[in-house]
Amino acid sequence: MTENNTVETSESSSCCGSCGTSEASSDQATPAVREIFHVQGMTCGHCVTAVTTELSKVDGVKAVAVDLGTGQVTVDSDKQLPDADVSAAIDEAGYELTGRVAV
Ligand SMILES: [Cu+2]
Repeated sequence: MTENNTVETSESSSCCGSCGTSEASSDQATPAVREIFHVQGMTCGHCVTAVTTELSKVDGVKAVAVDLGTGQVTVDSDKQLPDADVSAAIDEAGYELTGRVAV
């Protein structure tokens, strides 16, 4: 039998495989920076919402996760956040930034 010489149609068959795909890898990149802050005064879900809302407005912030039990607020952002911005946002929400947890 003739071995089949079909190594795919090496004409410009499908455009999906090889053309212009050099940029498709870094779209959903994970946030570059994750920082954990200590916030004092949060006691309930409303507090969590307030802090989350304010922090989300800070330039560069991608995600905010509050742990009510420990008072730790995890912030994912695409750049390093100035303490002043974080402090101002938490202050705006009505609470106090008491520290930054090393990650
Ligand atoms: Cu509350």
